[in-house]
Amino acid sequence: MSLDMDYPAEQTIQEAYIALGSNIGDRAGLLQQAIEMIHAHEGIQVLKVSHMYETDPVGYVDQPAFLNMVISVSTCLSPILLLRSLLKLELQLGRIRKQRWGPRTIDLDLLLYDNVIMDQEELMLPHPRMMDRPFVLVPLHDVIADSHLLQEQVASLSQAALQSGKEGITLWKTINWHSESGHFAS
Ligand code: X6L
Ligand code: MG
Ligand code: MG
Repeated sequence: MSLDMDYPAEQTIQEAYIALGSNIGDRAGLLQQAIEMIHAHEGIQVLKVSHMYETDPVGYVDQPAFLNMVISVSTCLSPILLLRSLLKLELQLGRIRKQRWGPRTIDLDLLLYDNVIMDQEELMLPHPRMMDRPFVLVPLHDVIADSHLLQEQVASLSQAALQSGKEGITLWKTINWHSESGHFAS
């Protein structure tokens, strides 16, 4: 076995949650392509896929509307190696980082990795701003495990965001993911 840290020493399988966003080009196609590519990675299996939501841009508001989703995955990769795999996929899908908070073909953010808490320069877990972003909370609520520590908080915050009617988030497309075939259905 190799001694570099491509996989955690214990080779355990962990559950992780990934947020996806796109606001340039074929947004829906890019999200679906990203999910297929994540699932095609030998160290990652896509478990659940949220619905697709159209969301008003936040942070920098003068840009096109986003489509956002969240997926759950199982992985044998460590948190850092999972993150690096996602950044590599962003580049393969044409992500160019020009302007902070600016438009992007694809954005892949690691939200949660098991119950890991870490605060490193490269990666903070849980994602430090996930609980105040409705475009993350609403799709996360679709897929988060009932048993997860944050399930109840995600449920109530996402419900509050939707009921306020001010959050600029609407259901865009319902998704059915079949991990056996690695394909989408409507
Ligand atoms: C004050 C200052 C309040 C900054 C909010 C919020 C900054 C979110 C950045 C903020 C602030 C972000 C997406 C997006 C971005 C996305 C939608 C970010 C980073 N990504 N808007 N804006 N969906 N709807 O995926 O999330 S840029
Ligand atoms: Mg993001
Ligand atoms: Mg990002």
